[in-house]
Amino acid sequence: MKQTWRWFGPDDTVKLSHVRQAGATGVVSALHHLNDGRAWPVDEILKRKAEIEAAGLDWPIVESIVVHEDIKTRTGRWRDYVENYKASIRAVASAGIKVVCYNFMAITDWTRTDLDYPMWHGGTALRFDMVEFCAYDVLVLKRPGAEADHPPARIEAARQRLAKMSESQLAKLEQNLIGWVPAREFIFDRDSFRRALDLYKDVTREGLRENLFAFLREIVPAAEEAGVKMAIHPDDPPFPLFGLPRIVTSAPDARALIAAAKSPSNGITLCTGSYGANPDNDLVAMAKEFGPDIHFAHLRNVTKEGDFSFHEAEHLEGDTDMVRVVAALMAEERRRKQQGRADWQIPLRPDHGHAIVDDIGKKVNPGYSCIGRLRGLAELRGIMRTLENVPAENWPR
Ligand code: CS2
Ligand code: MN
Repeated sequence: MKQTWRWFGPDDTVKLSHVRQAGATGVVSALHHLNDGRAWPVDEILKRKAEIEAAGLDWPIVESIVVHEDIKTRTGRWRDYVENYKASIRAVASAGIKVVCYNFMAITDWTRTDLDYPMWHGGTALRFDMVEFCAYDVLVLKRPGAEADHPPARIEAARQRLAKMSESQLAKLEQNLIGWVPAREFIFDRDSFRRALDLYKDVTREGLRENLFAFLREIVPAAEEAGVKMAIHPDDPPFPLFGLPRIVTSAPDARALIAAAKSPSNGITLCTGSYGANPDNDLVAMAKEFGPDIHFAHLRNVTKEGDFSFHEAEHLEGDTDMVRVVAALMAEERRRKQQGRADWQIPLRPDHGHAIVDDIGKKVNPGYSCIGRLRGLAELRGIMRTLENVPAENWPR
């Protein structure tokens, strides 16, 4: 498997030299300053590429080209944004980048209530606490209809939790939930967030799904023509928040979106962490079933805590059997090799890490610590190297 690393560009506190020291050979990056739906100019892509290559790395995957909210809701200037999206696909292809990771999450990217959850080992992890989320949604934001989206026992627990929270704890929770949208740098306050939610008031799960499928029918032929593979990232967490519909959360969802535009260019990012927070998902089974359509793997683990709460575990701990997931992905690579495909390698990245050792107290993008991810990648590399030295028929299944 190709070992990659997410790099947020020149402003990232983790430098390209660190990425090399971590042992990755490629970076996954985006033009984050062009995240408002405009078409990416080729020269900017080439500039970023040159910078990455000067550090001795390559750039095999774009993560992400942001899908504008107008496309998701099919309102406003969505037609223009779809054309821009196709232009960006062609532009990255012309720079030699052949995989595009993206998501179709309404308004938010991944969402956590806690970005510094203390782990047993003294470092910290990202965590989602459903009771705290409910406290914010129902009792602080007072979103219309929120009460009906939570069971009464959870609301009662939320009431008690909120009563014990200090002003500063509450401010932090709000900041984590709406003040900063990861990977997109969109910032909301209570009013602007309410207005954003309003854009989705008439969008049902079926409606959002139809909009995704319509989007796929537009962009997949363009991607195919450009020789690019689209790899949709699942919703994180994989269940509705703030009344917003979720449509990429499970094996049936993945099956349906792959079937909606059958093409070697329409596939998925297997994010074991995001899919792994849904108790219905068996990640080893998904890695096997979707093998041919997996164009990118995000490997990380979660421990589910009940009632939809979870925290991010060490890469080899948590609820997903990472050894078997990696074995399934490597089996898929063997299959591709046997078909004579030059692009048999599946790129992976350690998708988040704990804050440990010198990460602690440093300014990092939450989840994107250097040493925590370095640890995750090293552990994953150990699995790969071990499997490479064992006959495939003896790999754990
Ligand atoms: C990432 C996502 O940090 C993460 O969990 O996997 O932010 C992912 O980059 C985007 O959702 C993909 O578009
Ligand atoms: Mn991911």
